[in-house]
Amino acid sequence: MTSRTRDPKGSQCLRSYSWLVPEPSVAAPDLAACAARRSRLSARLGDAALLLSAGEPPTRSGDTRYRFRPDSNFYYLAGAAEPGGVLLLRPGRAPASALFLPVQDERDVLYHGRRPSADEAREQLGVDAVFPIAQLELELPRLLDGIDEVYLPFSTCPVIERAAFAAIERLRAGDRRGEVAPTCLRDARALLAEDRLVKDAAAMTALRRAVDISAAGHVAAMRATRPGRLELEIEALLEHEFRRRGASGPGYETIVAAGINANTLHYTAARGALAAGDLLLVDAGAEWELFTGDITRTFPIGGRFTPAQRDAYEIALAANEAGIAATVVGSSLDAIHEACLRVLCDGLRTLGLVQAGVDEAIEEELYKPYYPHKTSHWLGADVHDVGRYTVQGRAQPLRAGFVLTVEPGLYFPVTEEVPAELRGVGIRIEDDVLVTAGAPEVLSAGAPKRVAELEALVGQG
Ligand SMILES: [Mn+2]
Repeated sequence: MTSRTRDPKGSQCLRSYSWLVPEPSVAAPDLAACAARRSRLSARLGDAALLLSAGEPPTRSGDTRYRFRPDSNFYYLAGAAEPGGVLLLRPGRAPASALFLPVQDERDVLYHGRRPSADEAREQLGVDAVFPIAQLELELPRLLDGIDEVYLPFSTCPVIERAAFAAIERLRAGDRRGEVAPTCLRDARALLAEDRLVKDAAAMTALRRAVDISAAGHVAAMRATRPGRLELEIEALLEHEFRRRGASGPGYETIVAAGINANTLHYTAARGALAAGDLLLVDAGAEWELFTGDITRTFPIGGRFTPAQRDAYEIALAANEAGIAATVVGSSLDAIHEACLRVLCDGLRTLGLVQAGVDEAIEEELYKPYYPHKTSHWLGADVHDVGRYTVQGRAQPLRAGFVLTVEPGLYFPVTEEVPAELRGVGIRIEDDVLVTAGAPEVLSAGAPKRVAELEALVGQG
């Protein structure tokens, strides 16, 4: 059932996005895509080997753990979501790919359920060999013998580091038997980052789904917003909508910030109540197949912007649109930021908060009290996704297949210079944008952002 059919009033603006809202289903890894990624990476590895780890669920408190979420790089290549696994790629050798997985005892099966056996894992995941993880230190010397260069994630995975250094020592000691130890360790994260920055077809399928569900969550939050509700309630409703549609949950901590709370950029406490006359800022994204959306919308709790709020909102919205227009091949995150700044500085002048012209306001950073953050980050399996921001001393030029956020805002401190109606108001409008060979594609268009659309939706659920 879509939002539109659930809404007997069927307001006009709903029609424009309801087709985007995905039907509920459960995510499953695209194992063919993982295999294709492994062969793509293998071609780049040449004679080198690569080690990655799924990781372990972190401790929550005492002997309880957080829900497990595999390492993005590991899952990107292996498609396996069980904790404790290690992936080895060594192209051109046999086996060319190997997974080390925990072996379950009866007690583990009783508490956590049965996981795929070694044979099932090898068959399902399409790797050449599966070993028990307990044999990692035993097998690794043999598997790295004669390989000079090994990629592993620096300083984030003690299991792999320990095993790799132990293997190197074993092979060095075996010199007289003809064994040859690796001499060069490289950071696997940099290699994976380059690959993940340009989204492949499977990554885009997952990311589109994540962003569509994120948009559906924002619409649900807008409809549920009314004076007297709690920030916590809106957060729960939004995340309910994510999970109801098959998302694993939010891809990062949800921000629901009413009124002045929006001036705290990463406000996640959700301890406030929604008051008529205030704005509500919601920054939230759903995770689907480990890819996450990242959308921010700001709307009036009582359903109507005040004239001063609307003026400020329209400035932020114009900046958002200018930033999106600059999201083209050859542009850069710096250029997008600059495009937003020009609109924001011009707007701050019309509000009487900045006296200087746009160039001087940018040069002197006169916007900083009202816009203290940057405009964009890469988006993908990590909300602040991997990929270099600077290449050879300059902002990385955008290429088709990059996905990034455009998230300008305006935040008004409680000071004398700020008109009384705007004191404590915080606005941010964030979209997820795909760089294409042509016009930028706004993946998050399913979340309404025009004043009329917001005013028609808020409180209607
Ligand atoms: Mn963001």
